[in-house]
Amino acid sequence: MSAEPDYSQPRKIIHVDMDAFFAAVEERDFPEYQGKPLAVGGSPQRRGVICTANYIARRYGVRSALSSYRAMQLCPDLRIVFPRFEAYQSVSRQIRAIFAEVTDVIEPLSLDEAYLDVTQNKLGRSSATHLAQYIKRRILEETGLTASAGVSYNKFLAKVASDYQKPNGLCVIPPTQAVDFIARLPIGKFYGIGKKTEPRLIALGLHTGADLRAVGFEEMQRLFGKSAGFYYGLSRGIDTRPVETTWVRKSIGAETTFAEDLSDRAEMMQALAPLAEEITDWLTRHNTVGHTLTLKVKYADFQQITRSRTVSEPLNTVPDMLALAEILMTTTEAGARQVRLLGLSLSKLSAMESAMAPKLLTATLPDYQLKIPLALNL
Ligand code: TTP
Ligand code: MG
Repeated sequence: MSAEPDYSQPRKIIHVDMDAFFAAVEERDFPEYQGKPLAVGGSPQRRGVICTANYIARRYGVRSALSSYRAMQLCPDLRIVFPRFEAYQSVSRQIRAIFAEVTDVIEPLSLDEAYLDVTQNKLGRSSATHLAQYIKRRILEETGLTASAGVSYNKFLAKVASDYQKPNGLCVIPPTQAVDFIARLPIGKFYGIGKKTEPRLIALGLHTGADLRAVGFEEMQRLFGKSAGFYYGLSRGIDTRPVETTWVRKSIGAETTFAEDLSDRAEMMQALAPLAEEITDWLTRHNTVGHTLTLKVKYADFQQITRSRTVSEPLNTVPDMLALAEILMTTTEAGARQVRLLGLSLSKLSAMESAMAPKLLTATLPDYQLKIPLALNL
């Protein structure tokens, strides 16, 4: 489920991303690291990798996902410290609380990054630029750390903007500049175009947003399949994806502990029926299906095991789930051993129809949503 954007007016979106996040937290907490090349990651002796590096170390080419061994070769003075996830999580909670001062329409992408839809906001301010300044100032006050913010009228441009003037940047892409900005954008900066797709597009002569825009819709379909409409829109400054506030559930489950331990397989199967019903009720209400069923068995001595099976057909009916549960049950010692608890859970959830692909531009969207809102003040 997603927060349906209010299509009655153009949107104001902010993307916030902390600068050199893990490394900045380490520098804050250990001032002796400041002013020198620093990375957070695993040990070079133990085949560790770099999580991130401060901006000084980046000048030497030290980057996320590089092996720590290679990082030390590039920058022999580099200090690599182990991550302290609790410290990063604590900062993450602080910045999310600051976002919540501004709006409830927040989509966190990771510990240090989020989209905010500030079209309507709690501070009653119309300037998204001022709100972005406010957020950056509050983050610095509360955490002692800098963030970069991007402001625009859709998610794609807001994210590109936050990346544009890092660190401690604030970049606004107003609608009037969007087309030029996108035209110059390297193809690898486009949403969803990663390390695999980028070289493929470059090999076809598509280096920038301008090249992408010049591709006709049919060619787009050959390149991007179902997502052709999405990229056709992006290259023209149009991205209707809403800021998704709802947390997406990864699994749905139910379990029951028996008043007295069970030793009869048939009774156990009967006990699973209401659990399967509870799950299918939820699936129906959320228009969702699952692909992996997990059976949990806790024996009388409290030892607990799980058995899973993934199927290619969607699972969303009680008989199907029970049939699979019965197969799973045969791989346990239930019956031979007494059972005090049984649980079922379904994961690999997906929408009933494939709603996962980025939305195509459709004629059902109001006209102005398919145009750049040129009169918008950010
Ligand atoms: P990023 O926002 O990608 O990077 P960053 O905040 O370190 O630097 P900047 O935004 O200024 O370019 O990731 C946020 C944190 O996530 C980063 O500090 C460490 C962690 N991370 C990893 O552990 N592994 C990775 O491969 C990446 C990309 C990030
Ligand atoms: Mg960051």
